[in-house]
Amino acid sequence: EGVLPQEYTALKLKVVEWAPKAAEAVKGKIPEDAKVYLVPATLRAETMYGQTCCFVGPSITYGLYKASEKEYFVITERAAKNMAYQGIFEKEGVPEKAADVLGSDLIGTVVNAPLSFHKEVRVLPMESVLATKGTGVVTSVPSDSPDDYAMVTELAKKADFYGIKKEWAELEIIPIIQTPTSDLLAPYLVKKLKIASPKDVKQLLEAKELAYKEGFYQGVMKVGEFAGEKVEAAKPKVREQLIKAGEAFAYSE
Ligand code: A2H
Repeated sequence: EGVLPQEYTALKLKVVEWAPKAAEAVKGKIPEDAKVYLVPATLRAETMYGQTCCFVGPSITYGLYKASEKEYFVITERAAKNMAYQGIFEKEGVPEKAADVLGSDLIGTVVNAPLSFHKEVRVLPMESVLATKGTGVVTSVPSDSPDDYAMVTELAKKADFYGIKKEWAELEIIPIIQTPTSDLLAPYLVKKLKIASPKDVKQLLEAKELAYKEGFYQGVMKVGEFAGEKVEAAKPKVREQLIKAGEAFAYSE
C-alpha cells in the first residue's frame, strides 16, 4: 500500500441484462425503473475505448448499494463505505444495501461500457481481483493491461472450465495507444515475456510495470477525441469528459 492516496476513476457500467442467478438475487429488491451499474475503479481512464469485458472476483460478495433514488451500484461493502464517506451517495450516513450478490452469480451479465468500441460487454471471472482494493470490480482493457490480456486469453482457452461462452472472452482487441514498440503493448509484452497464464505472477508484474511506464510516458492516443495527443495530456481530458457526461466519478482511497 502506498502512502499517497490513489485517485481512481470510477466508471458506471449500466446493467442491460442480468445473468439468471443475479436476476434472482435482485428480484423485488429495487424499484422497477432503477438503473444498476457495475462500478470498476481504474487508473487508466484514457484506455476505456478498449474495454472488452468487466471482471469480478467469483468468490467475492458484492452489495447493491443505493447511490440515489433511481441508481444502484454493485461494489464491495468496503468501497460503499468509502463512497459514503466521500459524499458520493445522495443520502448521508450508513450506505443502504438492497441486496447481496455473489461474484460468480454475476458472470454473464451484460453491461454498457462507456466510451468503448464494444458498447455491450460481459461480466467475467478473475480470481486475482482483490476485495480490498478499489471497488472489487475491474474493467478489462486487454490492449493495454497485461493482467487483462492474460485473463481473457485464459478464459477463451478454457471457456467450459470457467462456465462461460468462448465468444464472451473473444471480443476484438482494438489498438488504443501507440508506443515506440507496439500499438498493442499488453499482448506484445505477454508474448515477449512468455507469459502462459494469469498464474505467471512474477512475469506479469514485470509486464505491468513496463506497460505502465511506456504507455504513460511514451504513448500517443490512436483513437477518440484526443487522437494524436500524448497519453499524459489526454488522460485527464478523457477522465473529465467521462465525469461531465455522468458516466464516471472520482473515487479515492
Ligand atoms: B487498471 P493500483 Cl489498461 N483487484 O485499469 C485487482 N486489480 C484491480 C482492482 C482490484 N480490486 N481494482 C482495480 N484494479 C486494477 C485499466 C488498466 C489498469 C490498464 C493498465 C494497467 C492497469 C484496465 N484494467 O493497472 O494497485 C485496475 O486496472 C495496473 C496497475 O491501485 C486499476 O487500473 O495501482 C489498477 O489495477 C489499480 O491498481
